[in-house]
Amino acid sequence: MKRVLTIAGSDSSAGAGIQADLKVFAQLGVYGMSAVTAVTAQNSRGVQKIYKVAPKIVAAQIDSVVRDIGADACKIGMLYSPQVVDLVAERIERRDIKNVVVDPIVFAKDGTRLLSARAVSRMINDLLPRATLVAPNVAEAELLSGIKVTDPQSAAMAAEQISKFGPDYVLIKGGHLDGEPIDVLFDGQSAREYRGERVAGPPMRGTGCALTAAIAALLAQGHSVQDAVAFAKQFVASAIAHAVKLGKGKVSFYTGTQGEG
Ligand code: PXL
Repeated sequence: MKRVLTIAGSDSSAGAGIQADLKVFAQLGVYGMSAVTAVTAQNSRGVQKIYKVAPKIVAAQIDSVVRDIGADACKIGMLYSPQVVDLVAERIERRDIKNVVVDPIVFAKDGTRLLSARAVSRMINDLLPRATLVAPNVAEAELLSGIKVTDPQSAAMAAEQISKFGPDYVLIKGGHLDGEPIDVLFDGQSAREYRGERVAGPPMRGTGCALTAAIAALLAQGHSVQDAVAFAKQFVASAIAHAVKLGKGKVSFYTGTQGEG
């Protein structure tokens, strides 16, 4: 069985973060493991509290699982502090982890900052050079590239700029663009567009986490980046179609088999 590690924050409501990643891994048939970087108290309405995990404990979690079980791929989500960005980059290198998918999470859905300003430059300098794929949304792509992203053309320019920081591939998620939600994948040479249908419905959370977790699982299983992105998009579209509204705020995607209501 293929093994996939998520290095990310805990979301008590399990709509995003490590809990969401682990659900996706299970659904896609890979063995999921986690290294928790921060504990958030949150629900469908927003983030109430954030507690940082000490960098040495984040490092210890990575070492424990990678030295014993190993990892065929790794998804990196909320890192929060510059120290954790540095140490994750160092461990990826030292443990020679392959198929590294970075979700450069800067803000939660409710606007809470999940990556400090100083951590952004560390991410650019230390982590992105070691990434197989980095998958920013529009706001994150603008922050990383300095280019305003309004359509697939400007997304391709931003992706090319971000690719100069060293990741093999850049995927800009177009879900927040006006009109058709087109994702742009840049492979270092050229850009390719992935079209998707916008699913009507109330505001959602966790879909970015689900997409990058699914891509990591598919890379672990030996798919090419292009195929992993295409399949992960279909997987997330289905998870959105089965979304559940359980709290009073945003709805969460659902990947399991439907219960009896
Ligand atoms: O969806 C971004 C995200 C990722 N990881 C954690 C989060 C959130 C959003 O709230 O809490 C832990």
